[in-house]
Amino acid sequence: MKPVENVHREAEALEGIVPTVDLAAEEGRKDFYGRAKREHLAPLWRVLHGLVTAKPVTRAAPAIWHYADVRPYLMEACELIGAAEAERRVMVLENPGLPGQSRITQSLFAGLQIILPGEIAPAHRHVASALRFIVEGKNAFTAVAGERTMMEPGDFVITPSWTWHDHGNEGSGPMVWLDGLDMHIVNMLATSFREDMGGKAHRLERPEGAAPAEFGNNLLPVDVEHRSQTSPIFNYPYRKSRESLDALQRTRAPDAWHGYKMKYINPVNGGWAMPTISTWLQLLPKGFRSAPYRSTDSTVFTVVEGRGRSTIGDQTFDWGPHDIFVAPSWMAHTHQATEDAVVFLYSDRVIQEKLDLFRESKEKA
Ligand code: GTQ
Ligand code: FE2
Repeated sequence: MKPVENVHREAEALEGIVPTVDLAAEEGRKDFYGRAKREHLAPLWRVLHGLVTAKPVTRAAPAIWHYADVRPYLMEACELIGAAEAERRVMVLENPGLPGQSRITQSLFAGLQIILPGEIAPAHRHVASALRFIVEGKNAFTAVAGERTMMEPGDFVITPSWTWHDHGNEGSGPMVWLDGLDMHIVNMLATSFREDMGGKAHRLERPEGAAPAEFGNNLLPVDVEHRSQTSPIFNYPYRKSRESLDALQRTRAPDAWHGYKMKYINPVNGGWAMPTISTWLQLLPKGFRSAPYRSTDSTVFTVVEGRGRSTIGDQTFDWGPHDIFVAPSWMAHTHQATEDAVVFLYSDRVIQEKLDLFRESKEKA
C-alpha cells in the first residue's frame, strides 16, 4: 500500500485535471512530462480546471471572533510588548482555513490594534491602504498626512496609500480598533514599498478638522483638485453615519437582503471611499431576518451595537457588540437581529467591480 501522504499528494495533483484526459494513457506520457519539466514546461491539461474553476474556490472558512474572548489577549499583549517596540501592537485575525497567512479572507487582512495611554505608534508610510474601525476607548488620535483626527467608537478612519501616519493615546484608558488592510493585494502584484520615519510622530501641517470642513458637508472647495482615488475625508464619524441610518429607517421599509445598508463614499467622485476596500454601515432592525444573499466578495463584519445571529454556509454564529465574523466568497448568508443592530462591513468588492469580476445572487426568503 502507498503511504497515506503520497496518495493524498497524487489526488491533489490530479485535482485540476481536465476530465476528458485518459488517465490510463497518462502513464505513457510520464517521460514527456519529466523531460518537459527540466525545460520549465508543464502540461496545462493536468491543471486547467484547478486554475479556471467552475465557481469561486477559497480555503477561507466562515468564522467568528467574540470580542470577550479576544480582549484578554490584547491586554496580555500590552504587558508583553510596547507599542513602539512592536511598531504596531496588533493581534491578527487569522482565518482558520488560512492559518499563518495573516488573512481573514483570501485577499484582506484584519487585526485588532491596541494602544495604551501615553503610547505612540510611530510614523511610517506604505503603499498598502488601511482602514480603522474604532472598537473602544476615547481621546486617542490618528494623524494622517499632516492632519490629526480624534477617534471614537464606531468611527471609520482611512489611511490612504503612501501617506505618513502615526497613532497616539492621550486618554486614560486603552484604545482598540479593527485594522483592515489590502497588503495581500499589493503583494500579489509585487508593488509594496514602506518607509519608517524613525520612531517618532510626523509633522502636523493642518489644524484638526480641516478635512471635514472642506469635504464633510456635501460642499467642495470651488477649485478642488484631489488627485488621489481615496476619499479626502479620513474620518467618517459614527455619530453622523448612525444618524443617517436612523433617518433612512423612518422613510422606507428595509431591503429584503440588506436591511438598511449604506456604502461609505468619496465626496469628490461619488465612488467608494477607498480604491481597494469597500465599506458599509448596515442597520438590521429588531426582528428583521434577511433573505439569503451571496456575492463574490468575501466580507468581514464587525458589530457596533445590538445582537443577532448569522448563518454563513452551514454555520450559525450568535453575535453581539464588537464581535467580528467573516463570510467567504460565494457562500450564502442570512442575518437575524434580536435587537436593533448596527454592523460595519468591508470587502474587496470595489476591486472586483473595477475588473468586471463582481457577481451577486439574491435568493427569495
Ligand atoms: O496602524 O499603521 O494592523 O501599518 C498593519 C499595518 C496596522 C498601522 C496594521 C499597519 C498598521
Ligand atoms: Fe501603517
